[in-house]
Amino acid sequence: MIRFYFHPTPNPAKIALFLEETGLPYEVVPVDTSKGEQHLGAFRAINPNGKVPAIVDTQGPEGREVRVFDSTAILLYLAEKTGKFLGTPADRPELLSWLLFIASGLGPFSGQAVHFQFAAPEGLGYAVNRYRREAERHYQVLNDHLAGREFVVGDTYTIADMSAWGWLDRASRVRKGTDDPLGAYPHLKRLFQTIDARPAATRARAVGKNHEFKEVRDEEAKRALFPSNYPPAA
Ligand SMILES: N[C@@H](CCC(=O)N[C@@H](CS)C(=O)NCC(=O)O)C(=O)O
Repeated sequence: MIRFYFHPTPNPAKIALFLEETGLPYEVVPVDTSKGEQHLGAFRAINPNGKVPAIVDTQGPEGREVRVFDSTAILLYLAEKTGKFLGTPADRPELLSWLLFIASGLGPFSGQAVHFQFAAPEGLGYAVNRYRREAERHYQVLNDHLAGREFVVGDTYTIADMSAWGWLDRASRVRKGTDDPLGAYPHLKRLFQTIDARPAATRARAVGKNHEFKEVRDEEAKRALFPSNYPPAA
Protein backbone atom coordinates (compact mmCIF):
# COMPACT_ATOMS: atom_id res chain seq x y z
CA MET A 1 0.00 0.00 0.00
CA ILE A 2 1.18 3.50 -0.81
CA ARG A 3 0.16 6.52 1.23
CA PHE A 4 0.10 9.50 -1.12
CA TYR A 5 0.47 12.91 0.52
CA PHE A 6 -1.45 15.18 -1.76
CA HIS A 7 -2.61 18.70 -2.51
CA PRO A 8 -4.31 19.61 -5.85
CA THR A 9 -1.23 21.31 -7.36
CA PRO A 10 1.11 20.46 -10.27
CA ASN A 11 3.80 18.35 -8.60
CA PRO A 12 1.35 16.00 -6.80
CA ALA A 13 -0.67 15.79 -10.04
CA LYS A 14 2.24 13.97 -11.74
CA ILE A 15 2.12 11.27 -9.06
CA ALA A 16 -1.67 11.00 -9.23
CA LEU A 17 -1.27 10.35 -12.95
CA PHE A 18 1.39 7.68 -12.43
CA LEU A 19 -0.66 5.91 -9.75
CA GLU A 20 -3.75 5.95 -11.95
CA GLU A 21 -1.80 4.75 -14.99
CA THR A 22 -0.37 1.77 -13.12
CA GLY A 23 -3.30 0.89 -10.86
CA LEU A 24 -0.99 0.58 -7.83
CA PRO A 25 -3.11 0.51 -4.67
CA TYR A 26 -2.85 3.81 -2.83
CA GLU A 27 -4.52 5.92 -0.20
CA VAL A 28 -4.70 9.70 -0.49
CA VAL A 29 -3.61 11.68 2.56
CA PRO A 30 -4.64 15.33 2.06
CA VAL A 31 -2.06 17.92 3.10
CA ASP A 32 -3.71 21.33 3.14
CA THR A 33 -0.75 23.56 2.37
CA SER A 34 -2.83 26.75 2.74
CA LYS A 35 -3.48 25.74 6.35
CA GLY A 36 0.21 24.96 6.97
CA GLU A 37 -0.18 21.19 7.28
CA GLN A 38 3.08 20.75 5.33
CA HIS A 39 4.94 22.19 8.33
CA LEU A 40 3.56 19.80 10.94
CA GLY A 41 6.15 17.52 12.55
CA ALA A 42 4.43 14.34 11.40
CA PHE A 43 4.61 15.45 7.77
CA ARG A 44 8.16 16.83 8.07
CA ALA A 45 9.21 13.33 9.14
CA ILE A 46 8.08 12.22 5.67
CA ASN A 47 9.30 15.24 3.72
CA PRO A 48 11.86 17.38 5.58
CA ASN A 49 11.39 19.97 2.82
CA GLY A 50 7.76 20.49 3.85
CA LYS A 51 6.23 20.19 0.36
CA VAL A 52 3.96 17.84 -1.51
CA PRO A 53 4.04 15.30 -3.03
CA ALA A 54 5.53 12.66 -0.79
CA ILE A 55 4.73 8.99 -0.42
CA VAL A 56 5.15 6.25 2.14
CA ASP A 57 5.48 2.81 0.61
CA THR A 58 4.65 0.20 3.25
CA GLN A 59 6.21 -2.46 1.01
CA GLY A 60 9.49 -0.82 0.04
CA PRO A 61 12.88 -2.48 -0.63
CA GLU A 62 13.30 -5.69 1.44
CA GLY A 63 9.70 -5.30 2.60
CA ARG A 64 10.57 -2.26 4.69
CA GLU A 65 8.39 0.84 4.94
CA VAL A 66 10.08 3.76 3.17
CA ARG A 67 9.35 7.40 2.47
CA VAL A 68 10.05 9.11 -0.84
CA PHE A 69 9.76 12.86 -1.33
CA ASP A 70 10.03 15.15 -4.37
CA SER A 71 7.92 14.39 -7.44
CA THR A 72 10.81 13.33 -9.68
CA ALA A 73 12.24 10.99 -7.05
CA ILE A 74 8.79 9.47 -6.57
CA LEU A 75 8.27 8.99 -10.31
CA LEU A 76 11.64 7.26 -10.65
CA TYR A 77 11.10 5.15 -7.53
CA LEU A 78 7.64 3.97 -8.59
CA ALA A 79 8.68 3.41 -12.20
CA GLU A 80 11.59 1.23 -11.04
CA LYS A 81 9.39 -0.56 -8.52
CA THR A 82 6.78 -1.43 -11.14
CA GLY A 83 9.07 -1.62 -14.18
CA LYS A 84 6.60 0.65 -15.98
CA PHE A 85 6.94 3.89 -17.95
CA LEU A 86 10.77 3.95 -17.77
CA GLY A 87 11.37 3.46 -21.48
CA THR A 88 14.18 1.16 -22.59
CA PRO A 89 17.60 0.93 -20.90
CA ALA A 90 19.06 2.56 -24.01
CA ASP A 91 16.74 5.52 -23.44
CA ARG A 92 17.84 6.02 -19.82
CA PRO A 93 20.33 8.88 -20.54
CA GLU A 94 17.57 10.80 -22.33
CA LEU A 95 15.01 9.93 -19.66
CA LEU A 96 17.21 11.26 -16.87
CA SER A 97 18.11 14.36 -18.87
CA TRP A 98 14.52 15.35 -19.63
CA LEU A 99 13.23 14.45 -16.18
CA LEU A 100 15.83 16.71 -14.61
CA PHE A 101 15.22 19.43 -17.20
CA ILE A 102 11.57 19.47 -16.11
CA ALA A 103 12.40 19.12 -12.41
CA SER A 104 14.98 21.89 -12.29
CA GLY A 105 13.87 24.15 -15.16
CA LEU A 106 10.43 23.97 -16.68
CA GLY A 107 8.72 23.26 -13.37
CA PRO A 108 10.39 25.78 -11.03
CA PHE A 109 10.36 28.61 -13.59
CA SER A 110 6.67 27.92 -14.25
CA GLY A 111 6.03 28.01 -10.50
CA GLN A 112 7.85 31.33 -10.08
CA ALA A 113 6.07 32.79 -13.14
CA VAL A 114 2.74 31.90 -11.51
CA HIS A 115 3.90 33.30 -8.17
CA PHE A 116 4.99 36.68 -9.51
CA GLN A 117 1.89 37.09 -11.71
CA PHE A 118 -0.70 35.96 -9.14
CA ALA A 119 0.70 36.09 -5.61
CA ALA A 120 3.44 38.75 -5.39
CA PRO A 121 2.72 42.44 -4.82
CA GLU A 122 2.11 44.61 -7.91
CA GLY A 123 5.00 46.45 -9.51
CA LEU A 124 7.61 43.70 -9.73
CA GLY A 125 7.86 43.86 -13.53
CA TYR A 126 11.46 42.67 -13.67
CA ALA A 127 10.63 39.46 -11.77
CA VAL A 128 7.47 38.86 -13.83
CA ASN A 129 9.43 39.15 -17.08
CA ARG A 130 12.37 37.12 -15.83
CA TYR A 131 10.33 34.12 -14.68
CA ARG A 132 7.66 34.18 -17.35
CA ARG A 133 10.20 34.42 -20.16
CA GLU A 134 12.37 31.72 -18.68
CA ALA A 135 9.32 29.47 -18.38
CA GLU A 136 8.52 30.24 -22.02
CA ARG A 137 12.12 29.52 -23.02
CA HIS A 138 11.84 26.09 -21.38
CA TYR A 139 8.55 25.53 -23.24
CA GLN A 140 10.37 26.34 -26.48
CA VAL A 141 13.24 23.92 -25.74
CA LEU A 142 10.82 21.05 -25.09
CA ASN A 143 8.63 22.05 -28.03
CA ASP A 144 11.61 21.97 -30.42
CA HIS A 145 12.70 18.60 -29.06
CA LEU A 146 9.21 17.21 -29.68
CA ALA A 147 9.14 18.14 -33.37
CA GLY A 148 8.74 14.82 -35.20
CA ARG A 149 8.50 12.83 -31.96
CA GLU A 150 5.40 11.48 -30.25
CA PHE A 151 6.77 11.45 -26.71
CA VAL A 152 9.61 13.12 -24.81
CA VAL A 153 11.82 10.01 -24.65
CA GLY A 154 12.11 7.13 -27.10
CA ASP A 155 8.94 5.91 -28.77
CA THR A 156 6.77 5.35 -25.74
CA TYR A 157 4.91 7.22 -23.01
CA THR A 158 7.17 7.56 -19.95
CA ILE A 159 7.41 9.34 -16.61
CA ALA A 160 9.04 12.27 -18.45
CA ASP A 161 5.73 12.88 -20.25
CA MET A 162 3.83 12.58 -16.96
CA SER A 163 6.19 15.06 -15.35
CA ALA A 164 5.67 17.57 -18.17
CA TRP A 165 1.86 17.13 -18.02
CA GLY A 166 1.74 18.22 -14.37
CA TRP A 167 3.10 21.66 -15.17
CA LEU A 168 1.78 22.15 -18.72
CA ASP A 169 -1.67 21.90 -17.17
CA ARG A 170 -0.96 25.33 -15.63
CA ALA A 171 0.07 27.02 -18.91
CA SER A 172 -2.83 29.48 -18.69
CA ARG A 173 -1.43 30.76 -15.38
CA VAL A 174 2.20 30.68 -16.51
CA ARG A 175 1.24 32.67 -19.62
CA LYS A 176 -1.38 34.83 -17.89
CA GLY A 177 -3.69 36.68 -20.28
CA THR A 178 -2.96 34.43 -23.28
CA ASP A 179 -6.05 32.93 -24.97
CA ASP A 180 -4.35 29.77 -26.20
CA PRO A 181 -1.35 29.45 -23.86
CA LEU A 182 0.20 26.45 -25.64
CA GLY A 183 -0.75 27.66 -29.13
CA ALA A 184 2.72 29.05 -29.81
CA TYR A 185 4.20 25.61 -28.96
CA PRO A 186 2.33 23.19 -31.23
CA HIS A 187 4.35 20.07 -30.38
CA LEU A 188 4.02 20.76 -26.66
CA LYS A 189 0.29 21.34 -27.08
CA ARG A 190 -0.07 18.04 -28.94
CA LEU A 191 1.83 16.19 -26.20
CA PHE A 192 -0.29 17.80 -23.50
CA GLN A 193 -3.54 16.96 -25.29
CA THR A 194 -2.42 13.36 -25.95
CA ILE A 195 -1.72 12.77 -22.26
CA ASP A 196 -4.73 14.73 -21.08
CA ALA A 197 -7.04 12.56 -23.22
CA ARG A 198 -5.94 9.40 -21.41
CA PRO A 199 -8.52 7.92 -19.02
CA ALA A 200 -5.88 7.91 -16.26
CA ALA A 201 -5.52 11.68 -16.62
CA THR A 202 -9.25 12.09 -16.02
CA ARG A 203 -8.99 9.89 -12.93
CA ALA A 204 -5.89 11.78 -11.76
CA ARG A 205 -7.81 15.07 -11.98
CA ALA A 206 -10.47 13.59 -9.70
CA VAL A 207 -7.98 12.69 -6.95
CA GLY A 208 -8.69 14.62 -3.76
CA LYS A 209 -12.00 16.02 -5.03
CA ASN A 210 -13.77 14.56 -2.01
CA HIS A 211 -11.64 16.72 0.30
CA GLU A 212 -12.33 20.39 0.89
CA PHE A 213 -8.98 22.13 0.55
CA LYS A 214 -8.74 25.71 1.71
CA GLU A 215 -8.89 28.06 -1.27
CA VAL A 216 -8.85 31.53 0.23
CA ARG A 217 -5.43 33.24 0.13
CA ASP A 218 -5.63 34.95 3.53
CA GLU A 219 -2.83 35.84 5.95
CA GLU A 220 -2.71 32.28 7.35
CA ALA A 221 -2.31 30.88 3.82
CA LYS A 222 0.39 33.39 2.85
CA ARG A 223 2.39 32.62 5.97
CA ALA A 224 1.98 28.87 5.36
CA LEU A 225 2.91 28.99 1.67
CA PHE A 226 5.63 31.65 1.70
CA PRO A 227 7.28 31.34 5.13
CA SER A 228 10.55 32.90 3.93
CA ASN A 229 8.63 36.16 3.41
CA TYR A 230 8.11 36.22 7.18
CA PRO A 231 11.53 35.76 8.79
CA PRO A 232 11.46 35.17 12.54
CA ALA A 233 11.98 38.34 14.59
CA ALA A 234 15.64 38.75 15.64
N1 LIG B 1 10.73 19.86 -6.13
C1 LIG B 1 9.49 19.53 -5.46
C2 LIG B 1 8.62 20.78 -5.38
C3 LIG B 1 7.38 20.52 -4.55
C4 LIG B 1 6.49 21.74 -4.46
O1 LIG B 1 6.92 22.88 -4.71
N2 LIG B 1 5.24 21.47 -4.08
C5 LIG B 1 4.27 22.54 -3.92
C6 LIG B 1 2.94 22.10 -4.57
S1 LIG B 1 3.15 21.91 -6.33
C7 LIG B 1 4.03 22.76 -2.43
O2 LIG B 1 4.11 21.84 -1.63
N3 LIG B 1 3.70 24.00 -2.06
C8 LIG B 1 3.42 24.36 -0.70
C9 LIG B 1 4.60 24.99 -0.01
O3 LIG B 1 5.61 25.30 -0.67
O4 LIG B 1 4.52 25.22 1.19
C10 LIG B 1 8.77 18.41 -6.22
O5 LIG B 1 8.95 18.29 -7.44
O6 LIG B 1 8.04 17.65 -5.59
